Amino acid sequence: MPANLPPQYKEAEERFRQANGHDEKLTALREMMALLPKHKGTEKLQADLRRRLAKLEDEAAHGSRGSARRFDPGHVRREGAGQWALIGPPNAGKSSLVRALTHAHPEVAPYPFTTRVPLPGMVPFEDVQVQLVDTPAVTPQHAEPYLANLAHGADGVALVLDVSADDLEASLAALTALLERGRVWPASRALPADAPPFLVQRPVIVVANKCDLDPDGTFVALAREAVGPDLPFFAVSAERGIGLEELRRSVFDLLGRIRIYAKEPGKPPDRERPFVLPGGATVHDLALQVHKEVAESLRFARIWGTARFDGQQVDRHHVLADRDVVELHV
Ligand SMILES: Nc1nc2c(ncn2[C@@H]2O[C@H](COP(=O)(O)OP(=O)(O)OP(=O)(O)O)[C@@H](O)[C@H]2O)c(=O)[nH]1
Ligand SMILES: [Mg+2]
Repeated sequence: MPANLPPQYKEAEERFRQANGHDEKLTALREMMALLPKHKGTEKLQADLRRRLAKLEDEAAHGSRGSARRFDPGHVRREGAGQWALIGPPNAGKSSLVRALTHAHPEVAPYPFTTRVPLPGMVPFEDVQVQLVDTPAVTPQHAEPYLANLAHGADGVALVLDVSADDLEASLAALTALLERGRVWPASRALPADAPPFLVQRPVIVVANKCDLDPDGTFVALAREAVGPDLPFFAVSAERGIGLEELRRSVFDLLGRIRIYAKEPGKPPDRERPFVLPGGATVHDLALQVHKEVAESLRFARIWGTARFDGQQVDRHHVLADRDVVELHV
């Protein structure tokens, strides 16, 4: 066992040990794979993990021990404040972005189709974490069939492009087609009256990577024009760390979540682990997350933050705001 494995890896390994059932094992193993630093000293372990991953995926695809349960490689267990699927053409820098923004260590290489299975990583932002899922490349000729599902199930989709690539428009068309198959409609785009049914409206952003290769901004300007004005556009360099802090904030902000610090009467709030709720959530929604019984027996709450005055008494229908401190009285 090589020394100096990051604590996040050891935590994932512990989750693997304690995993119940196939999907949990597979999720934990994928996380281990993502979190394992890739260098000479871990080559044996990488090979070992790859073998175990292949075996589990094979069992999942063909059903182990006679079980007919189908495995969906497009399902990655959601963790943290929300999940973004990163999709894009080969070599755009999807894995590099996950590496730069999270503790995960997906393989990065100067040749296409390096990433073969979806791998999650967690982006720390202030006191919460947002999940990014690295995925295999999409080309006009091919996309893993499960990617449309993955995009559909995610809370947001980031289209990752290489600004220096000369086939950017064809890549963008392939990604747009994938969103259509996944029935994902960008939240920032007006929904036409004749929109197809069963669409999910989700934040969709464009991450124009490798802007370090474009010192005078020509490629970035062309990419922006090809994308159009209605998708949030971030020019970044995963390799040089340009634009990443704005992106980190935006992947949280665009999810529209709020953080609430709950407190018991007479005690200080738990500032370490906020409850994360959808925007527009009420005191009742918070109480439900704390415990069903708390929601049932809730009499009133006191609010610090957006309240008219500190400790203002409100009822269960009161709409909360990001970073409110809430004292629940049962
Ligand atoms: N100059 C420059 N190169 C980058 C940047 N980001 C990634 N690269 C390089 O681009 C190549 C591909 O990066 P990856 O992160 O493996 O790309 P990917 O999109 O995950 O590729 P696939 O897994 O094959 O789909 C590697 O050689 C990276 O070092 C960047 O911001 N600037
Ligand atoms: Mg990759």
